[in-house]
Amino acid sequence: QNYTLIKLQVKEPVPECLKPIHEQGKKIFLAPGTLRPETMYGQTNCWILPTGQYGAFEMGNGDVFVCTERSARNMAYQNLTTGKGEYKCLAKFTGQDILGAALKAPLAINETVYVLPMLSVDEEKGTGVVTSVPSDSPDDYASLQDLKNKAPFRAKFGIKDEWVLPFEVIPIIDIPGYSTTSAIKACQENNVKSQNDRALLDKAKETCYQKGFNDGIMMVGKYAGRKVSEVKKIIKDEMIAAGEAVEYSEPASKVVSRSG
Ligand code: ZZB
Repeated sequence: QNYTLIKLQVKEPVPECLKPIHEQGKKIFLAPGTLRPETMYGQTNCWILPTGQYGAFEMGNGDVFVCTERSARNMAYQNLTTGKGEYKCLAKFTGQDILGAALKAPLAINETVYVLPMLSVDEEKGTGVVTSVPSDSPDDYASLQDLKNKAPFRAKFGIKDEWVLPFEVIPIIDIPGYSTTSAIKACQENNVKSQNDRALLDKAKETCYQKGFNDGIMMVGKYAGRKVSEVKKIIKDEMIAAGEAVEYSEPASKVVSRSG
């Protein structure tokens, strides 16, 4: 699988576990892997697994990426780290430790987005960090709704209202005859009730991938009015050229099903 890693920069106040790195003047980024770089306008938050094991790893250009160790090891064979097969871990922590961190996300209409918990994050896939676009990703929509509608769920993870409640779904891609917020439509059609509805979410996701790519028209940004299928790669390449993203491939040997 070929992902684009998006660089979501950690803003002040940085979480305790990242302070020593921040104090050295290094730039720290959460590095979610995505297949939908054209949706980055609609980011509302970034997901991590609260019980997940994460690290802060130094990249070859001095940037620090927050991701799983497994993905840092893969990066070491893709010219991203300090040397071939080599990766330097500056800190280790769990997802819980970075919940609520404020981030600056490239292309996002929201100026600041926050790190929030999603229980379906797969530590063995991508970087174990996921950027959230609830307009076009059913998993993201269902998980954001769970946090918005369930105060006890927020309380369980110490999530402040202001990290969640002000964030609305942003229409970014029009699918004519279907919806300008395909994830909401697909969740309704499939009767998705929560982030735990794995089988229903997989169906909804497939619909959004297909329709988004085949019929989607950008509604925002520099390429508003253009087809998703025509501008997807252009948007990705521009983010990479701007230093806001990098390419990352997942070794094909291990295929992990999210439905378990
Ligand atoms: C932003 C985005 C916007 C995504 C969208 C999808 C969609 P897939 O779909 O299984 O082939 N993802 C990445 N890593 C993980 C992980 N470790 N655990 C759980 N989810 C993860 O995998 C690729 C997509 O799954 C990625 O692309 C990411 O969410 C998520 F509008 O990034 B995506 C219809 C989907 N729309």
